[in-house]
Amino acid sequence: MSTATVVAMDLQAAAQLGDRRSASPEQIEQYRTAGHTLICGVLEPHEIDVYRRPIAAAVERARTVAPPIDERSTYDRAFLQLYNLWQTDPVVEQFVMAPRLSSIAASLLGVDRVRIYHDQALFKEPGGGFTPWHQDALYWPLDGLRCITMWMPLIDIVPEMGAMTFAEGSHLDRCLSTETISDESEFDFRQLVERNGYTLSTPRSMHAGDATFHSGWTAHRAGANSTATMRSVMTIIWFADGERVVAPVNAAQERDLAMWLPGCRPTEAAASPINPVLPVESATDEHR
Ligand SMILES: O=C(O)CCC(=O)C(=O)O
Repeated sequence: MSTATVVAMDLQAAAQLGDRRSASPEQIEQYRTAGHTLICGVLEPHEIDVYRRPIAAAVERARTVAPPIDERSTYDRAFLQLYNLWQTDPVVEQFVMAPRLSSIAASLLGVDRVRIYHDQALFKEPGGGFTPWHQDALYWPLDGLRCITMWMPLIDIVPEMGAMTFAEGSHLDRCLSTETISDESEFDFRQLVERNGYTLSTPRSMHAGDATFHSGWTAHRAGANSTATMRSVMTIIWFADGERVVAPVNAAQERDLAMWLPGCRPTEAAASPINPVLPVESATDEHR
């Protein structure tokens, strides 16, 4: 076997992300009170190197031809948004199903296990617009406080590429506006942030493999990308295992129910075949 092959195999093995981790007590406390937390070095540089290209290639395969940025809506200017790439590529699947990532998410939610809701790549193009203020849980037929999103840059990013801003503690006030991501939600939330006196928090520059985790009701936005580099970010959304479907209250939740919890009905367990439970039980768990 050539040295290059051995190195490649080692890299792949090193990047299984099969270990389990917990967020620190400080990070768990920040997540609970502020609705978000930043965890540095979730993936080491050599680990994120394994996943960057397969995720970007899956995005390239899945994206459709879009009009020039200045001819798009505010929403479509914000990012290329490609869902459930785990179903299209085994390496991306390994990333999305990684015990390391799901165990961190579970520790922040304060539960033993989570289920995948869906993944989404959010690639903000050079010259891409801002992501308007919104709350994710407005789209979800689930209890938003039991849902969590990981937002991980695949490259080192500076704020000018479109950093996230979170309204601290806004998750505790649950649904603040019925406006989905748009100029209207941006307008609504700007007033709400002012009126409710939320402190705004923008994580500093992030390295590839660092990640923020935010709660389903945490209000957030992201800036425009004024650089010449694509802001490549991968996100994963999980919910606590055992959750039941909440009856949709808007068209977005109806759509999400059909897409991400196929076959599940209100009050039933949120547990379709595309919502595997994670981290998977190991022999050690069974005998604990
Ligand atoms: O990446 C962005 O611009 C926005 C991300 C976002 O809204 C989310 O992950 O919930």
